[in-house]
Amino acid sequence: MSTAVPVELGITGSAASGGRRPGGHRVLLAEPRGYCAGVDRAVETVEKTLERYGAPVYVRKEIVHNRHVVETLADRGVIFVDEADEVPEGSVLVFSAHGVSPAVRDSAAERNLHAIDATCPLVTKVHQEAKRFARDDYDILLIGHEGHEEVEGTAGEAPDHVQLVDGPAAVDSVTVRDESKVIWLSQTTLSVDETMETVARLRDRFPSLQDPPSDDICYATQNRQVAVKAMAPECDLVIVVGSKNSSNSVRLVEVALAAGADAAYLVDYARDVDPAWLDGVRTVGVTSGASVPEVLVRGLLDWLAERGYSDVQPVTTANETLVFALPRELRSART
Ligand code: 0JX
Ligand code: SF4
Repeated sequence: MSTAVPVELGITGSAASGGRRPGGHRVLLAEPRGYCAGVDRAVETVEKTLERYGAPVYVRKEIVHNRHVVETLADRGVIFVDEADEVPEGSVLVFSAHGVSPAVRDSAAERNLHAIDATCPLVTKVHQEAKRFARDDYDILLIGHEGHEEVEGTAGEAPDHVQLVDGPAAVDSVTVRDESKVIWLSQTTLSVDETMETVARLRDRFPSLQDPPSDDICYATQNRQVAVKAMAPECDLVIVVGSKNSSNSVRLVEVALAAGADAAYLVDYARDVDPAWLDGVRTVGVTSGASVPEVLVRGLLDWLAERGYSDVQPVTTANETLVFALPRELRSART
């Protein structure tokens, strides 16, 4: 979608302030994008653990869902495993940003592993909610994607009370014991709009449905979706940097399309972009998921500049300043 006049996005630092050249190619760069506070903490936790204990350091699952991050850490001596029972007795095992169930903690303790927990504090918050409402004997409807590590960890806090609701289409099959004691919680990295649709359908069925005490979809997920929504209507193409197993990154592609981008794709690296995607494209939107290092976005911007898209205009919808402290035993090591 192309227009010949400057575009008013109505937001600070938007395309309107960039003075784009009529007829020229341009890039709209979403801000915020990339690393959130939980990912920054998780990656630094692994790096500091390597420094303190030396290789090999074991990590259960991918520390965050990003191919580049995982491969870089593997090169430095991290061994990624699926479960604690694959780790030699007495080794150091880091739990990923997505959190673990009590059963996983027990399994690590049984093997005498030195566990270091890189679970994002905002995921831990959802675990606490699940425990609290299970204690009060609620039926907990956990909105999230089946098989995702985060929902497995959260559901594992209270398996007898939690039912997974994987999107609006799954609402009809939900059954509860007592309609007056039902609460919904969610995975932190969902589409805000789709989740609200799921909640509306749940509430049609269960009018007394309670909301979480505070938003479970985290600030970073929400902020990245808001920024993409702001730029997408101006974009002929949106490129999201992120890995295929990254829920929040995949959601950004969906949000871009729903908000009016003519096309949107997910790539791990600039080299994954098909040059044919640029045919007839004047405005390219660029963003990245919460697990994506900025160096990969820089690589994409360089790739685009080589093809005539060197006019980069930020689309800023929020400023993020949140930082989480490292796990206690590594705190003195933070740089
Ligand atoms: O697949 P997700 O979006 O949940 O994870 P990813 O890509 O590793 O993002 C950062 C970690 C998020 C945890 O909530
Ligand atoms: Fe934490 Fe949100 Fe980042 Fe997940 S996406 S690690 S919940 S800040």
